[in-house]
Amino acid sequence: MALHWFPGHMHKALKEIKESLKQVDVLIEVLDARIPFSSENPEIARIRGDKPCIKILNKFDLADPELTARWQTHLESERGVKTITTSSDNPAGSRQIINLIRSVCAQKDAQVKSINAMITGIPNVGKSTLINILAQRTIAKTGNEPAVTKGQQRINLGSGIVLYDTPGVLWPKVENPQSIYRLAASGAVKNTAMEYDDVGFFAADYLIKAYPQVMQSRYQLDELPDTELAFLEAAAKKRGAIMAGGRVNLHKICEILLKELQSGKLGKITLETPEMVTRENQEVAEAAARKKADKEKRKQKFKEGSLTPQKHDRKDKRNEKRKAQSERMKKR
Ligand SMILES: Nc1nc2c(ncn2[C@@H]2O[C@H](COP(=O)(O)OP(=O)(O)O)[C@@H](O)[C@H]2O)c(=O)[nH]1
Ligand SMILES: [Mg+2]
Repeated sequence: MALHWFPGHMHKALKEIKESLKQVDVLIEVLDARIPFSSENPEIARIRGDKPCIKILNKFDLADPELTARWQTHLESERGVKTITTSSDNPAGSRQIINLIRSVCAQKDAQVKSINAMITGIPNVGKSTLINILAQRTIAKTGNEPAVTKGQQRINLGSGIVLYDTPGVLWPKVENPQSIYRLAASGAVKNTAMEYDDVGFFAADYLIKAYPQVMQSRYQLDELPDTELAFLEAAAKKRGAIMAGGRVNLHKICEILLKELQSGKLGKITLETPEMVTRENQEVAEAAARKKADKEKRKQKFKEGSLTPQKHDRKDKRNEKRKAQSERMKKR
């Protein structure tokens, strides 16, 4: 499954973020609470240095609160990182960010006039919505398309805090292949960018394991099947996703499932846990190490010449031919 990002755009955005960071006292990274790992751009952590960072777990209204609490503990184990949950249906709660900014920058607050904060995050995590809540007026356009902001927005939040909107669009950078599916399943990435049914199967597989009761009752199943295919077939029958001729319409039921997941109809659901991600990252690192070792081995073999027996054969044959020819010439 491929994602169609534009690496050049990401490079440019990162360069601009890095440049802006110099004037910033605190970095605010907006994440999707349903996928705190997959909605994070790992490059931000690499360029952040020791600048204080507030990680916002937004869309908390859609996420599993128990897992969100675990994610907060996990994220805060990193030095200089504080977390807070926000959601567009709780503007007063979201404004608590302002207090957190002030406490993170407590030292600076006493000395100088204003605190500069920069807000970053991949498209669709809810940055614009949040900026509007913090500014208490409509400043940023919200919606499903990432709009490229021309020039950097500076928003005075009052009480000595100035908020900078991210320059450019920070695309997700996916290093863990599972993250692509989670970004798609949550709706952070347009489904058209990938195989839609693959995403539906991925979501079904995760959901029947992580939220079995929810799935059984939502799709009114007497028994919960133990494979994603059997689940999708049973759910399709319940929802009338049937084609002419009576076969189940898997595409249709994938569409229903993803729509219900994304709109919160399945309830509060989180698509990854810190433990899962730690395990997966370890696997990704191990696979990368194996690949590197294999490459080294091949290189070594090539150097020793053992990879090219044919070449030796060909050389020997050529020499034999030449010898034979010169023998023939001599005889003439
Ligand atoms: N359920 C829910 N939806 C949200 C929340 N915040 C933003 N959204 C929706 O997510 C979509 C993307 O929001 P937007 O602010 O444009 O994201 P941006 O691309 O990061 O600026 C919009 O449809 C918003 O209405 C939230 O806290 N909860
Ligand atoms: Mg926006």
